[in-house]
Amino acid sequence: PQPVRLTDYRPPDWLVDTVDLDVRLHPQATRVVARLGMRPNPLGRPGAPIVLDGDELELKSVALDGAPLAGAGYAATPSSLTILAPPQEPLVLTIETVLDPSANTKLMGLYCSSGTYCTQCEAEGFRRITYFPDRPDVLAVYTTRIEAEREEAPVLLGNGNKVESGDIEGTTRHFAVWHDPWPKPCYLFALVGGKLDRITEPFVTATGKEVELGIYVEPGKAARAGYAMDALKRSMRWDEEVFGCEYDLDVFNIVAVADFNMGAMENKGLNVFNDKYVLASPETATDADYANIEAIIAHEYFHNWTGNRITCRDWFQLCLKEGLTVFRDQEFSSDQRSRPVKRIADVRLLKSHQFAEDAGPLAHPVRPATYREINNFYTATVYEKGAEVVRMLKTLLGEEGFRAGMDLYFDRHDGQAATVEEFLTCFADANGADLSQFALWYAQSGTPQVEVNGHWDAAARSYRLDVRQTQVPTPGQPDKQPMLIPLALGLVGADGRDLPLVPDDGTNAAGSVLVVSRPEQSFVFRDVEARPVPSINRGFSAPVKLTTNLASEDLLFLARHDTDPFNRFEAGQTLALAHLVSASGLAPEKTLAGALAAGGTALVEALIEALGASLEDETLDPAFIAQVLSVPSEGDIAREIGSEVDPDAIHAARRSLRRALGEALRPGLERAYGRHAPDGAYSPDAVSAGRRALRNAALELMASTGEAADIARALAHFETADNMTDRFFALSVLAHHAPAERDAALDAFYQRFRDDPLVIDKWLALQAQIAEPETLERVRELTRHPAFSMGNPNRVRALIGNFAAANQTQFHRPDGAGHLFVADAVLELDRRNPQVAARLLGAFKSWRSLEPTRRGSAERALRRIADGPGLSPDVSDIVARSLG
Ligand code: HT7
Ligand code: ZN
Repeated sequence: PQPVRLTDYRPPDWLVDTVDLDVRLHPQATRVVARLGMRPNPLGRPGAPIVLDGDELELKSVALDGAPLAGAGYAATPSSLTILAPPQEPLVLTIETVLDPSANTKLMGLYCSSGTYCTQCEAEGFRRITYFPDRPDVLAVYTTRIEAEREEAPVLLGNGNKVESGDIEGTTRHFAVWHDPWPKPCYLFALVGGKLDRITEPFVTATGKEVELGIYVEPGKAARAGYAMDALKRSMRWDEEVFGCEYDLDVFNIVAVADFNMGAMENKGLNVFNDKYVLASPETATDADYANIEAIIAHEYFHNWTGNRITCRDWFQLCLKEGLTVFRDQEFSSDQRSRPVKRIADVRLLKSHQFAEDAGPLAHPVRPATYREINNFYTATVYEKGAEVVRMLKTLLGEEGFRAGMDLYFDRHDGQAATVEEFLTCFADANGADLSQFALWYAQSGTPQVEVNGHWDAAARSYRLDVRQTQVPTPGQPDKQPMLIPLALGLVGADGRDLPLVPDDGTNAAGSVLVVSRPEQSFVFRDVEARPVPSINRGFSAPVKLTTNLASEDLLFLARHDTDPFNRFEAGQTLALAHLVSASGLAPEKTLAGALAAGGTALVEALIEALGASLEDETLDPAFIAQVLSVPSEGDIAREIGSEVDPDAIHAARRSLRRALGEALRPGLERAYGRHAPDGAYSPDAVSAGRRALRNAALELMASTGEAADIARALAHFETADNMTDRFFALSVLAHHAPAERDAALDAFYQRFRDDPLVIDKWLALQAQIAEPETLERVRELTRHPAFSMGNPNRVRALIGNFAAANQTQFHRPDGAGHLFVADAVLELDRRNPQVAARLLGAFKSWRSLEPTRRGSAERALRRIADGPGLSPDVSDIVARSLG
């Protein structure tokens, strides 16, 4: 397909005010009659024909104002319908199409998931249901009549409020009519029909309106929906309290389905979820699952205002709803849990996914300027970096300034399809701020590099920070402009306390935030009696790659004393990363890794000692300590090395650091393990989860020594666990560190949970991650296991996705067999579900940074895909950009 360009935007020629849908559900022949109330757009081209999008559609009939339209009056293909010479006035277009939901393996449009009819319309799925101007700036009021066999689909759900329902006399069928009074783009349309169980709860909004909340799940699973319901109620209250956003319909429904391309979908009043992000019980879900459910329930609910009430003008503006809504869900989770621990987790995710994306061939701006396949732009850059950009706005404008901007945005653009410029203008207007340079964050791709060198002038009693920013070239963007970068700062005194920051005149600082705007800039602070240690980019205030002239002693000091928890964590990670880079055999001079290599084992011992001090510090949150003790990932190390990457060397270095930690910190780890033993029934709350996180981190570090007693402890932990967090963590320790015990434990786990697909996903994922040469054969065999299915995205992601994305040594095997296996899986999957295939292919995104043998094999695998017959636009777009 031809690329779509942001600069080519023009308003639609025809508008749709109302959509009346009549959907008669049938597994192979669903009949859809759409009555579209249309009118020419005064902003469109006068006299334009009506051009509607379609995708694999079978047209039955077309009528204009009730009169059947003869063949000469229109031109139809499966992918478009053109009404050739429509009267230039309001009209009603009636279109009849027939669909086969049971054959819809793409899971876009109307499909059947384990016997349940459901829809997925974002980004361009509505056109697989009926012909329509499938673009987000066409807003209409929808009324949907759904009819089905009562036996087959006793539950019929649509957007908005239910206005009518009943049996169809003399038949075995029934119907329901749903009306959504809020104009919306078609990507927010949804319907569901099936045999589903339900839990309900009432909710009273801030202004006293009653809302009925419902969560629908597969029969027999209602008991597992309670946590999601609780998270929903907390999200609704939080959005009222923090953003002044109140719910606006009589009902809010969530449906959990087993076959789903992504996490969830924010359809108006009818969110559809991957059941992985709804269903939880202590026996089947881990603490991480609970936290994800809470975050995703919140995210989809928050879209009701940021996405639904105010939507996007076009798909280039995707970050307008996604980045902002991720920011909002991050804030929600921070308020519900531990803010520092949440920030650490979010930044870890940002670095591992988004920084990696920004450093490779798939790099693109937060607001892309062009795309071939929009489904490929639901990326870490649009979501996670998009959220960071909103966070920086808040850092720059302050709490009140940010809220004023949001209030103005809701006020000014409610009911509209907006742009990033309009969003930023609200913040500029509400604060009298100039955000023109800040706007570059939306347009320039790549992670900015920021070098900060600090100098204390004893004679002048001043401290100067010299800051240099560099924008690296990325695909299509060889030259870039300097950005506006907010760097939160502390100067830490010898006693561990922050010194007062007294900027010298002319220093551009907003409180404790340095606002960097030029390629090179200095900031000077007065009255600094003794040499402080600067703590830079506190809270990760800007998503940049920071280098400093801090000595390893300074980082050790920050790892023990920084009052900013994020930077206390980050100091330890920076040192650990430098050590791991040097231990992987790459330690260029003048880098921290080089210094560490030169410093020999003493520095590593000092690092371990500093981490040990945190482990013993009972004033610290156990969840925070668990983060402090976790060694940077193989991906982090590979990114830091940057080129000629050897995943085996990285794996070995990381393993030996963990073993060293396990040996050196054993007494403290044993104490932590004992101190955080369960003291009652399982509860998923953040404090209890934090205690489990630390206890399990201790279990793993000790087991990484391979000592028999530690393996025996892990085995006992596995056998006696009364919840999935502990059971699965112990299983994972055994799988990675105890080859002799592994298979029996995996088998016991399988036998216990064989009827629970979501738990079996954990079992598949774990086996795919084992870093040993036999894993590829194991994964191959598992693709033939009855528990596995290429048709279910969760199964594919669990097994093949984890092999490709979370097993660097085996995916990048030097013999190329890992690359070849994934390439063939992508080709097979592409025939069935292009969206999921394209995502899997994303695992090759860092292939150019590999050492030559592996790089060669990755390239051969990519070329094999590129040469595949009949590639989807999704896969051909990713493969072309990856090779480009
Ligand atoms: N807005 C949604 C993104 C989405 C999606 C969801 C399910 C299947 C296909 C999809 N394509 C795009 C989810 C969200 O970000 O909230
Ligand atoms: Zn979203």
